[in-house]
Amino acid sequence: MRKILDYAQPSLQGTLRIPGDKSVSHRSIMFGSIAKGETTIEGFLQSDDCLATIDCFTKLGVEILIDGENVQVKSNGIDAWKEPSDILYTGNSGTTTRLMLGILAGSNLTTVLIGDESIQKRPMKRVTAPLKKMGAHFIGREDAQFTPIAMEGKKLQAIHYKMPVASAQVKSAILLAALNAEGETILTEIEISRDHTEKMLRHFGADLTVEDKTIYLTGGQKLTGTHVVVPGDISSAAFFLAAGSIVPNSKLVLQNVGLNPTRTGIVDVLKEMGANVSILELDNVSHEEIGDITVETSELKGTEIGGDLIPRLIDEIPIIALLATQATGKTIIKDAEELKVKETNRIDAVVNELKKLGANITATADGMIIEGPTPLHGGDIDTYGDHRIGMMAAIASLITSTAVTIDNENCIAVSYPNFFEHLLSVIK
Ligand code: SPQ
Repeated sequence: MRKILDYAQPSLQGTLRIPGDKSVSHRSIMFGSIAKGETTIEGFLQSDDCLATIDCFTKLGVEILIDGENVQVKSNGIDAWKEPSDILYTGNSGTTTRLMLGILAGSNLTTVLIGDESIQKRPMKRVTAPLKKMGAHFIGREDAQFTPIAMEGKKLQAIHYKMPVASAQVKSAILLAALNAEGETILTEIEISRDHTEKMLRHFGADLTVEDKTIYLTGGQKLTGTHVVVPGDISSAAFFLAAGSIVPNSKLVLQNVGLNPTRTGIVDVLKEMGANVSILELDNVSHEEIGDITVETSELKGTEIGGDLIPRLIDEIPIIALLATQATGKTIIKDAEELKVKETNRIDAVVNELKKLGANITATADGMIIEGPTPLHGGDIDTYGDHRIGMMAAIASLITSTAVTIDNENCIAVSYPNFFEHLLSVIK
């Protein structure tokens, strides 16, 4: 059933506590399951994607107890996992799928991974190819490019690998395999991607060296259970940072936002566009930076986004495109081909759907060009089952002259289950 979004000329006022970071929540369950002992997690994101990760580890025999945002993981380490009698279902989650491939490749188990329709189209060879070089054994369509993928765990060897794409999922899959491999793995990125895995490895007691774009990790290290505090997800906060900037007479305070510098590209872009954003109270939890962010309505100007900024805001590009429709001048987004292999092709999805609302936006081979400012009108938006397209459309509806409808509000639960509750609480 379509959801109708019709908010008559709202302003946004209030304070929101941003829910847990999806990337960190996934990793807290994975690391807690690999580690020996008890791990307690605070601020866990109970979203569909993160619950898929929990489901996989439960099938592997790890004891996981969920009490709202508090989760307890009890494990005797990776060698104590049991061979699952069922397939491991990773839902809509690329992070679960790719990181599980890295973790299970070096286990002593035979497993089969499958995800939903979107996951079945997302490329896995970027992970399975380097893992095969380490000695992993996979069977899957097109030489283990697509799920379902079956794995027979093997003793792995370290690898020296230069990554062809800037991807935290590829980096993390290799690092997690390297943890259980023989020898020192040396991994070089083409651009620095989010570094939650490196930070969490240290948090669970592993020793690794990071020199600019190169990471050195020696295999055979054992992790020990610990306490993890999950910061709020800046990728979720981004929707309210954008809304607070473009909805007239707005002022929002976003609390508990993860401010890991590999994720804060959205704040840099907002400032560059002239937005009124400021960061208050920087703190550190479980090796991750957090803080509160305030945002107020402001006049925006177009900007150019590319190069090493792209991995620092890759998931924020749909909402940045909406911002750009309200900015004066041209916004060019380039070097973002990776958008084509997300939950959907996000270049096509963003361009097609914002055009329906009257935006002046053109797709390019590696991004998009937006001319603004353009008044937007209502329309029927297809989310393509992609949470970030759904939330972009919901924020757009705050400034459209007539109602916006979205075909699938449920997809938003992948990363922000209480998104609409939060949105309604700040509409005045
Ligand atoms: O987990 P999934 O489905 O890949 O989710 C997305 C998202 O929009 O939430 C991407 F579609 O985030 C990825 C992100 O784009 C999460 C992630 C991580 O936790 O390591 C890294 C990024 O992907 P990649 O391919 O650049 O490594």
